[in-house]
Amino acid sequence: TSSSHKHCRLIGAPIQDGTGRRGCEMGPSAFRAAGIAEALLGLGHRVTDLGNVAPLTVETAVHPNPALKHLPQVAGWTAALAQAAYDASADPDGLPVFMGGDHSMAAGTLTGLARRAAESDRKLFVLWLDAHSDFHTLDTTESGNLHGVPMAYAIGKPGFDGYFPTPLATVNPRNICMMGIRSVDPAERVMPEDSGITVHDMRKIDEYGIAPLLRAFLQRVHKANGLLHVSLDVDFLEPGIAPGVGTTVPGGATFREAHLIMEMLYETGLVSSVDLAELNPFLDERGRTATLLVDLLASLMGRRVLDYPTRSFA
Ligand code: 5AB
Ligand code: MN
Ligand code: MN
Ligand code: MN
Repeated sequence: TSSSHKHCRLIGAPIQDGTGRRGCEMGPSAFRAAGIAEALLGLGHRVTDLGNVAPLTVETAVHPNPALKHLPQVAGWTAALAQAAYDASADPDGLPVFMGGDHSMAAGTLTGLARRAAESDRKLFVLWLDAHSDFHTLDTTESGNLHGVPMAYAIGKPGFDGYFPTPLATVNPRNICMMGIRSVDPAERVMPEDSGITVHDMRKIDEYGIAPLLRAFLQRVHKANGLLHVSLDVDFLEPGIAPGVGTTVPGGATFREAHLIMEMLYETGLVSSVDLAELNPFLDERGRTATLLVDLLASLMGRRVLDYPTRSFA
């Protein structure tokens, strides 16, 4: 083993209360069945499966938006996952992998990791790979599906107080880069850019390609000696290659675009934690989406066809 080998901690987050379709609670099981631990072990990493997180029971006020679904449940998951993410990120040579679970899981993981980063005097950067910006507040969401709010919560937008747990730390929006965006509701539309988040929608990716856009962000992470969390929503991918998700949007990242991101991330050695969100095994076809996600994680953790020198930012 060399220093590029990590202690990977697998943490199941079987939450589906944040989405309108049932099935995401089977996500962690599907990742295990698809061989997530074996893939990492095969690359020389150490792997500990910490099992699944259980939600806490939290008291939440009744919110005036009648559309909101499962608010107390999602608040309870957020509290539990924030603690789990904080705990699992204590080891600087470790790599927690949070296996969702719908994307409301990121309300917990992002704030728990932000707390860890703040206590370690490091900056937390987030690469958000998603068709959606998930930038609704509790007041603006019309679907009421809370997997549409985690980004707004994690940067500390107002309106969550008394309904979601008060975050012990938040993510600086200037340290967030979104890629793959192609479905943003009117109420979410201008807000991500206004808050300082870098947004590379599919339009930009089509014009410039993944590599220069990602490289510029990774250079910033490197210069800041930052921690880098990757939050991968299955619907980032083109639906044809990843059918196992409830919120497909045409025009997503291709197989090679997604792998290129993972390969570039590995070469920089900057990634410190990962969310795998929104896999819905009930909608999948013979496990192919779960398998693709495991293969993408393997690329992120060093699997390649030919060896390339590790990228240097010096
Ligand atoms: B996902 C939508 N904006 O609020 C809403 O999959 C979709 O975690 C949210 O990115 C999608 O319901 C949330 C229409
Ligand atoms: Mn999402
Ligand atoms: Mn999405
Ligand atoms: Mn989704």
